[in-house]
Amino acid sequence: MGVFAHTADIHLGFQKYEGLQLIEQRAFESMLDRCIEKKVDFILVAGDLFHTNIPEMRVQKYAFAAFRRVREAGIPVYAVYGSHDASPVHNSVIDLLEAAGYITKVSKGEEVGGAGAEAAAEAGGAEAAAEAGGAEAAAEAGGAGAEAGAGKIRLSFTTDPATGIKIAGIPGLKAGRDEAYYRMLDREALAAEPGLKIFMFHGGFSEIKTGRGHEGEFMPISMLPAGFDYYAGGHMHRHLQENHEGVPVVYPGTPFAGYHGDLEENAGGVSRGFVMVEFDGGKVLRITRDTDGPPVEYLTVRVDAQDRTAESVASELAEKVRKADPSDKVVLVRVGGELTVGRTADVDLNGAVDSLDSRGAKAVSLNRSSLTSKEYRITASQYTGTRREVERAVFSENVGEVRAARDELRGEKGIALAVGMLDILRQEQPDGENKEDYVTRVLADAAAAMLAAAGGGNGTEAAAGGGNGTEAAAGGGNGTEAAAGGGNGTEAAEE
Ligand SMILES: [Mn+2]
Repeated sequence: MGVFAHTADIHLGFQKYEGLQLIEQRAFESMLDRCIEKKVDFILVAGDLFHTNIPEMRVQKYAFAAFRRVREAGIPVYAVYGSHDASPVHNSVIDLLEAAGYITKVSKGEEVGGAGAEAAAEAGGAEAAAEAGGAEAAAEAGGAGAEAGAGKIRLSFTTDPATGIKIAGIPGLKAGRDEAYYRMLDREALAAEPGLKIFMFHGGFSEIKTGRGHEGEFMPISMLPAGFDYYAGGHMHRHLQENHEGVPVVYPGTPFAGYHGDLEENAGGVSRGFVMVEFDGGKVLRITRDTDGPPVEYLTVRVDAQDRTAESVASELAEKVRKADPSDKVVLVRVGGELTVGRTADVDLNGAVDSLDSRGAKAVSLNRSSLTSKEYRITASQYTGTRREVERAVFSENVGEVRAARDELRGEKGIALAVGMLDILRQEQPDGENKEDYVTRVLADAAAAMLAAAGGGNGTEAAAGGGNGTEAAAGGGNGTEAAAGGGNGTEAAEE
């Protein structure tokens, strides 16, 4: 008898607070350690191993170290891209892990027959074409090929050498692309393949309820190719298990948290982990969950601010924080709703975090964006006139809310700077300028305008301005990527 592990949606690099980053890392490392301890035959990672295709170095370091331990234990790891760590040109850390020999991507396939095959080579761009054998490249063209009505996608199996188990996989695709791609699959070839077979994928099916209410985006489960012995899913962050024609379709769920709502679910008692799958004689025998990750204790400090004054919300928050025992707990501070009187800044969220931190909280997670105020909300001006006049009116009506220490950000000076910044930031990219030069120039202009507003400044300030420019440039890069990738509008709904 043998056993393999199946995990997904690990989202390494998602957490922003140090305490939570540590838990994210430990949950991942301990999962792999348990796989080594239990001498599993191999590990499946069904997408979203990382939260972004190129996570920060801190994350890459511990991920490489952990996968090296797995490699040294002689355990192969098979993976597909998820929706988060995908890169159409194979610029993902997953590809580095593959190049290092720690991971094997099983999303291999080729498009055969008809004009669709050419489209596959075209659509993925030069790099993708070079690797047109990869299902990612074919996936990029999936929609186009399906429309052309020609060609099929023939997935190739990766055979685990020790067990002889065969794995075929499909990466996470952009929302709406899945169905066209699945329709192109050469199903007969998949079904005809002999042996114990696993189909690994990253996506949802409308019949599998997530409890998060976005099932409508998914395709019917009948789109899964038939004839497999196990369907290894990713994308759903909760552990879910269904049967499709008598065969298990399994989502292991996230081992810790990879989505804002996951921590709340953890605090509410949802357990996390991965699954172990026992097999023998060419059959899957038993599926069990492993939820033995490092235990985490949660505490939620919640204040409903809806239709209340900032003063009463602030005092309730302070009282709840004072009475809380945060030691060694992950504390979720959740203050949400719309204040009737007072401003959001009057509710001292940072003070609450500091107090909990100083009294030994393992980590404090704060969601700042759900607190708004009726009274001080930035409103559309009633003023009518030219665009410039309306903009000035909006700034004039709202500048009083700016709680900045620096004089140049307040009052008339603040208004003038804001209007000037708008002009700089909405410059369009001229035809003859490449994106990098354009972004650099706009940021330099913006930094210069801020320095000028600050009265020229000295060397230190200029350096600080340069630093901010760099950060802003990084942000600009993401914006560019998002735009190039057709926007991340779907990401909010995605797991
Ligand atoms: Mn995910």
